[in-house]
Amino acid sequence: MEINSLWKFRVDPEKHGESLKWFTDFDSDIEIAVPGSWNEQLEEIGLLHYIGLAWYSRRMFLPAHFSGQRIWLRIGSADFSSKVWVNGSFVGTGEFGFLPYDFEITNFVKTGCENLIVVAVSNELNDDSLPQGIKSEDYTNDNRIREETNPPARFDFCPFGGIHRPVMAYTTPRTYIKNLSVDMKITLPSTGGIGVTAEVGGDELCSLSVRLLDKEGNVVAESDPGDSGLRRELIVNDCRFWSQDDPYLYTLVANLKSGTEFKDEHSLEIGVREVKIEGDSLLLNGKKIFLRGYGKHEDFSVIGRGLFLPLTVKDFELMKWTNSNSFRTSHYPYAEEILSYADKKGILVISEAPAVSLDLRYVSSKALDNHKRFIQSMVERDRNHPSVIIWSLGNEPNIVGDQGYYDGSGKDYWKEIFEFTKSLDKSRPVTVPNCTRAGLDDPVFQFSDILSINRYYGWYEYPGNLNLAIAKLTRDMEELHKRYGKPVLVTEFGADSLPGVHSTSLQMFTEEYQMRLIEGYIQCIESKPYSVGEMVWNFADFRTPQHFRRVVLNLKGVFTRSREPKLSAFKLKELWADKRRFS
Ligand code: BDP
Repeated sequence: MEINSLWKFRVDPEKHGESLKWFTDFDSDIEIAVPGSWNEQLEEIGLLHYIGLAWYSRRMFLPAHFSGQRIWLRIGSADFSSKVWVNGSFVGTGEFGFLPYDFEITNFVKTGCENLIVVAVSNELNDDSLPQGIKSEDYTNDNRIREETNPPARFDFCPFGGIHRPVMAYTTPRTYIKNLSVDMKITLPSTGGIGVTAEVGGDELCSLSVRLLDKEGNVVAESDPGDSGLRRELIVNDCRFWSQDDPYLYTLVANLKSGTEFKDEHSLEIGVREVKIEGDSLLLNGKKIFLRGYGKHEDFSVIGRGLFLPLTVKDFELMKWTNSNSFRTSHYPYAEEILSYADKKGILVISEAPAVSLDLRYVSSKALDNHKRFIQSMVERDRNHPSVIIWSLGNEPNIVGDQGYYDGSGKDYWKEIFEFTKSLDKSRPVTVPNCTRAGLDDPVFQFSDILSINRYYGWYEYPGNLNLAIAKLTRDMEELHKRYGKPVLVTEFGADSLPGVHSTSLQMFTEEYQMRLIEGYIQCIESKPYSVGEMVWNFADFRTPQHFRRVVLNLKGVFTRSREPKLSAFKLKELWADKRRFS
């Protein structure tokens, strides 16, 4: 049961709501739509740049037939943290943004009547949070006053606040399937090996059985009914592998029993496929692939970072229209609905943890622990999506150019993060995009399976000089590959452009300059045998904190914020139509 639409809303800049017991409800005439950010919806009451706490409340009617089962409340995401009460009782905390939280509320609710949900959401960040926060004093202390943004942020996207993904109430049986984790191994030409492990909630001893259905509903493989335990393995002969050209999904049905008694059943769409790095190549089902795509954001006018499915449909159509095959969820995990859509549409995804512009000087053991727990939840949430082919564990560490980063602190930190991720999932390559300022000695390269670089030559460095830009890009790519001997992926490159501004010669901010820079980079990247892809920054213009470098939006979009194509979009469509290099 979805609990979206309008919620009562009240900001709490003084943070006195809890002592005034607002969790038992509060007075307010203001309403806000969920999912959606408060920033643009409620700009007129002063919330465009609001950083702080805000309270949401809503009554939900729970039907009588919910009784006798476990009742759950799920918040798809509330950024960047939240606390939840039901009928005045505290039920839990959503520690991280961008990820869902499920709270069991069985003992706090009554069925056949209305129940009160109150959520306090904060978009404040600090040194230990993910993403890490920054204060105005930090800029002053570092002598970086000209870099300060309003609101202060370590990153170049709006720190939108609010409940950003759907809220739901649902039931499960008392003994239930808590989690299903699917792993695979393929044998060419056409055998699929699928492993399914279930985690069970409740105290009964259970066993799992699974069956796999094709699109027509035929059972193509099933587990042996005599087996017990919570792990099952299936072999699928003549398996139709999932790929960007044929995103074929099977339906996996998992059934839980205690003795002979049925307990729970769950179905999941899965794609059978295998991702590998071999030498300098990225392979999908043994075939070389090359990523042609974008860095994106969850960002749109009015709704902010809120999930808006018409936009998802439109964006995927536009990605296909430009002949792209992939995107990176810069700089945080996107809504599950978007990943499921990528599974269906055959779009390849790099899913990213929000450790963006991590400043190791302020990192404590708590921050490291938070980063690891975030990755664990992200992997648990997204591991069954065939579209997710690479994990990105952060973005552009050491943007401040701190020397200490290279003497061990950076290395120790990233070693632990990479090893931890590999211990959770060995089936996907892992990476962290590096920035020019951190340079080619960045410790992330030692641990990454793919060397990812974000480069802005021709924009922040060597502005307006495309020849020098391409020479510098070439030098970085060659040197990187020589030093580390791994495939190279350019995860970001681009230029701002103001739609409608043109010039016959090279001039920054024109549509032509953006187009020519993108074209130059693509020609260079695609000429290197060790490169595995290019991702243009950005798919669409997006809102970002105020700074003299930005005219309200970051204008590096190939599409405007409302998704009209700029010249570059037509150029990409043409360049990416050419598949010669990969056939
Ligand atoms: C890169 C960051 C990205 C920014 C981009 C830019 O990874 O988040 O939006 O720069 O400045 O370094 O446009």
